[in-house]
Amino acid sequence: MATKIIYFTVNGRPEQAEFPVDCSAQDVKDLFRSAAEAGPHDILKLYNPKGNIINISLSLEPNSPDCCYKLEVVAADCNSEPLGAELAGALGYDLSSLEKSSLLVCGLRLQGLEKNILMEAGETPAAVYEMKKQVESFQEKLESVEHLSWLGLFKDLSEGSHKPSPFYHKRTLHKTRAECEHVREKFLQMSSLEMSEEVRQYLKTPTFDNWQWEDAEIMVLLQVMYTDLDFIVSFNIEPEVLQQFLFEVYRRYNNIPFHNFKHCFCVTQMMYGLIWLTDLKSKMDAVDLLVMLTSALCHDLDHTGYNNAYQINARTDLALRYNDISPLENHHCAVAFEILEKTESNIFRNLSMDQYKRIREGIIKCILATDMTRHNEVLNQFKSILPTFDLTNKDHRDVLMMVLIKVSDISNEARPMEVAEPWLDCLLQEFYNQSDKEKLEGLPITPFMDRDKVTKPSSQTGFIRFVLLPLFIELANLFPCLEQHLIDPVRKALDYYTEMEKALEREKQNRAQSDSAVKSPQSAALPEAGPEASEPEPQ
Ligand code: BYE
Ligand code: ZN
Repeated sequence: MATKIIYFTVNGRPEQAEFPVDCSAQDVKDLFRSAAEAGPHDILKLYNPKGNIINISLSLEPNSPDCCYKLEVVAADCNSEPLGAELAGALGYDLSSLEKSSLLVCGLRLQGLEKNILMEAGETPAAVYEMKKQVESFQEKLESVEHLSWLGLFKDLSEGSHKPSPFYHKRTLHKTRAECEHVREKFLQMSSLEMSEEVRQYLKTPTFDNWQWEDAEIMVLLQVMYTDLDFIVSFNIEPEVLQQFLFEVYRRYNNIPFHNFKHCFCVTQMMYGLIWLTDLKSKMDAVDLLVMLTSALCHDLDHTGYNNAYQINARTDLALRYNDISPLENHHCAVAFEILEKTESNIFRNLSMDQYKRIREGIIKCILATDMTRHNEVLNQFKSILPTFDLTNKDHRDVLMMVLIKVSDISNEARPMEVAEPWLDCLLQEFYNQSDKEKLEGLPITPFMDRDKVTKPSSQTGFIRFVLLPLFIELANLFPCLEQHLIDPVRKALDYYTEMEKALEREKQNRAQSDSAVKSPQSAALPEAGPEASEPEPQ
């Protein structure tokens, strides 16, 4: 598409705007308004290099950086702004008509108003409370970068991708009340809609693309999983209780790059897919299936982005509470039962004492098995029972459930490349954050998290060869159909990262050669010293 680039300064700061030649005049005005960080009632003035005021329109003459226009903002009087009506109208999804600065002013004014009324009446009136909630919600929307996309130049908002945001640091670790309420309302609105048969089937396959769905939709998909496994009927789960449970789970996944609500969904969805692919629905007790799905859903609750090694080395509250024994996994599990202790979100509230006991024992076993330091222990247990595997044997079933949650937990590479690769970026981001913190706090640096040592392909080839494939191959021994659904895509991923590693290596050698050619032409023909440092040890 043909675009026009305009160079200008605002408050002495050089900026450049790009817009398609066929966009609307309003779009151009909005773009300059954004660049100036101006409120909706502020006046913008654009000057040409001669100092004349010119119109902000589509017909702006393209210029060059050394012949800039100058943009000026004249602040409008905030007090003359109508508050309620405009705010309410804008609260839908139209973000462009309200700006952050005026919103903050609204918030402050509302706070003052609330104080006055509180002093007179003794409690917050419903209308003020409602307005406050809306202001908070909108502020949250503006602060979460997803919604700042209107600042980006002409991003197509209609495209349905919810790829990871690199701006996690801009958000609070714990979800804010406004953030939760917004998603909850959307979820409740959508949850009464019927899901198409096409989506219901797609949801049962490992090819499912999580990035196409926003959080409220993901909650509906989780609800579909509980429904289609017949849990609602078998365990007499009231729809409102399931919704409240899912909401509490959503609420207690934090805003971190990897171990977030979308990861929880992927793990649960893979577990769901495995249950259907292996036909475990007809081979296992519904209580066990309920344990498996619910464990997957809860297995990383309240993860803060720093692993057990960090918890232990930094002597965090969690490590102290759990005596350095799987502090994170113990915590995830404890939070799960905190949610289940509340009657309104206890999906097990209509179960018998005996059923509840079995479920609690099962969930604890499954979630604790996700600690990767126990990887070999669990895998070896599984290998030892495989020759005589028997689903009527409780010990065998327990080990199988632990293997299934482990497989689901680390199964990103079994998904299509476009789905899997962003997940690796998220994981490395979280790992790098941890090693940065370790450096800052003078703690031992976890080797495979060091951004100076780990690259995408080097970490992933080692991980796939030595962790993923050995585990998946054992499971496929028991369920041969998984060869095609899990192992084939993982082998493809291994080829992909092996190629990437080679390409990186070649590039490095080329760079080294051309460097030395510049420094001393004679040594340029010498081969590189030796192979690179060994692969990072996966957890
Ligand atoms: C693991 C442990 C904790 C958290 F650096 C996440 F090479 C993981 F070790 N997962 N989950 C999926 C993974 C993956 N670790 C790795 N690759 C994955 O696909 C390897 C790591 C990037 C590193 Cl195992
Ligand atoms: Zn996990």
